[in-house]
Amino acid sequence: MERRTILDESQISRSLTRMSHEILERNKGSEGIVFLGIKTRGEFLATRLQERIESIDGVRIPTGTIDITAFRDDRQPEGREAEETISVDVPLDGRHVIVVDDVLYTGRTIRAAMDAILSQVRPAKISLAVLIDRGHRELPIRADYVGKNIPTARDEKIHVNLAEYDETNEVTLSR
Ligand code: 3GP
Ligand code: 5GP
Ligand code: MG
Repeated sequence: MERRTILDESQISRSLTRMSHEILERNKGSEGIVFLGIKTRGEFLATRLQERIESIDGVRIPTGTIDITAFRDDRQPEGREAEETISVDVPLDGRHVIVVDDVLYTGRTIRAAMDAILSQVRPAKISLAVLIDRGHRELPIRADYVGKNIPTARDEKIHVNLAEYDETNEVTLSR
């Protein structure tokens, strides 16, 4: 199987550093922001953004996780309660929630994430940060912060490897 490297370790690192600066610049700091990383790899990306912003700005943005399996419109819910989907140790009401994911594709995962959030809390704002936007949206959803736009064919696959979970740090494309 042919695999083409889209981002190597240092390019992932630079993208996340740039996204961190964009988040701070557009929000005039980190006040009120909470990161929610979509499991699995979005969680590690959210933590990386948190660490970078702390080293730039000295502020540790509260960071939690969201598991949207039960909220996908194209998957069978497996009896999971909404309360189980979000794990964060600060209140989200009135905050600016930045959802973080690895790959943005149809947008259905993000719609599910917004459903999960809004069924439980009332944030002031929800934004989206993704490492890769591969196109092919099926819903009117876009990302506010993007590591890299990769135009793909539907039968191609993006492989996001993060050392916290995989062995390496790289993004590759295969078909
Ligand atoms: P992630 O949870 O780390 O994001 O969606 C479950 C996993 O399958 C994801 O891991 C993702 O990386 C991987 N995956 C690879 N290709 C696809 C795809 O086309 N659609 C979905 N939903 N997941 C994919
Ligand atoms: P969407 O719901 O936008 O179609 O897909 C987004 C989710 O599916 C992401 O969380 C991501 O994990 C997964 N996904 C979709 N396409 C790909 C892909 O090509 N590669 C990887 N790694 N994940 C994908
Ligand atoms: Mg994902």
